[in-house]
Amino acid sequence: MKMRRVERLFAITVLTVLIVTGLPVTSSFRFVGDCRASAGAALEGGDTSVTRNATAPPKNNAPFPGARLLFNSGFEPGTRVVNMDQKRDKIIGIDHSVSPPNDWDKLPGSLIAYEVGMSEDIRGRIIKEPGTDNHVLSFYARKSLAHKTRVQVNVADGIVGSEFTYRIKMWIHPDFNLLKDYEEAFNWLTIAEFWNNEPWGNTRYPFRVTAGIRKTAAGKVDEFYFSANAQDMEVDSRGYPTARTRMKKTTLWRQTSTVPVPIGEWFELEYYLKEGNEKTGRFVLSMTRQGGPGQAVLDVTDWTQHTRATYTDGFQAIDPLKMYTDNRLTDHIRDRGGALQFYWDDLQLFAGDARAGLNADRMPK
Ligand SMILES: [Ca+2]
Ligand SMILES: [Ca+2]
Repeated sequence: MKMRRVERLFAITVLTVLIVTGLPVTSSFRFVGDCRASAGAALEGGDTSVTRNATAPPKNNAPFPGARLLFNSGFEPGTRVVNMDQKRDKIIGIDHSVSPPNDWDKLPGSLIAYEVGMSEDIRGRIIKEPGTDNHVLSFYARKSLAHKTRVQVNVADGIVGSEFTYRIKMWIHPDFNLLKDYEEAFNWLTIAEFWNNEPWGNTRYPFRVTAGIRKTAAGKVDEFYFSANAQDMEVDSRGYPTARTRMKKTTLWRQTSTVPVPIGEWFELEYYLKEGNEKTGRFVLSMTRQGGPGQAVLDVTDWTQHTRATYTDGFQAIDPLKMYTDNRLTDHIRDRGGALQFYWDDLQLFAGDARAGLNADRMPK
């Protein structure tokens, strides 16, 4: 009896010290989160001590040992976009065109977020792909209500863990070609963003990996190229962001692919990210065009977490589908009669390494 009281006092003391010192309480119990994130068997409620090398094969991932399907959807009937508030819509419903997990209501986040708000000129909607019965998620922007253009799908709560893979089909409207005579080069046209961790909320060590499209030269160009970069946000001595807006960022790496971005045709992108330092962090992007083999776009071994992080707890918030840019690009397209438009389809999100993009047998239908 006496011992139990002592143990209880000890536990309370430890927790109090953690809270008072601002140490992340969750990181003290990190092994729980890591197992959830990295081992499929643990996700299914098995022994929480299993590691990545667990022998029990997880469900839903027969072709990808060690990975687990977290969610998939082709935006087919049963799914729809509802309004949350002026700044956010939400994707809801079950996509019966695919097997579970296919319920948007169970995917943490699943918001469509805008810079300050949506309108007829800037919106994310599930629509019928013109001329077909196929449904897609459409991002459309002619004019932003804010100083920048943003439409994005959020996936939250760190469900992807410290290593994840996803595939998404993408179609870029031919109006995008109007940017070929944009007068300047541009680096900022984000198509996906991965926060490890996010600077909003009360999270330490803010850091992000960004994937985007670049125009690499001023004046007229023939092609755009995929690119990616990673940035540390400035933090104080305890690792907290020094500012939530106008954050001082340090770019740790930036790579631009030699693979041009297809315009006006469907292609599939496959992203793989692994949390780590300059030797263990990975960002891999591959692409499959219709009827073509898988193609390496970018393969980076470098920082995918804050350089000063004293603990790792996975990617907390990701925007796997994103259209985020300078209004000058949106204006340039609109002023020439067009709109910035992406279609998305067939999202498959996995915890773990589920890369198949370079397998020529696996092409988009
Ligand atoms: Ca579809
Ligand atoms: Ca993290």
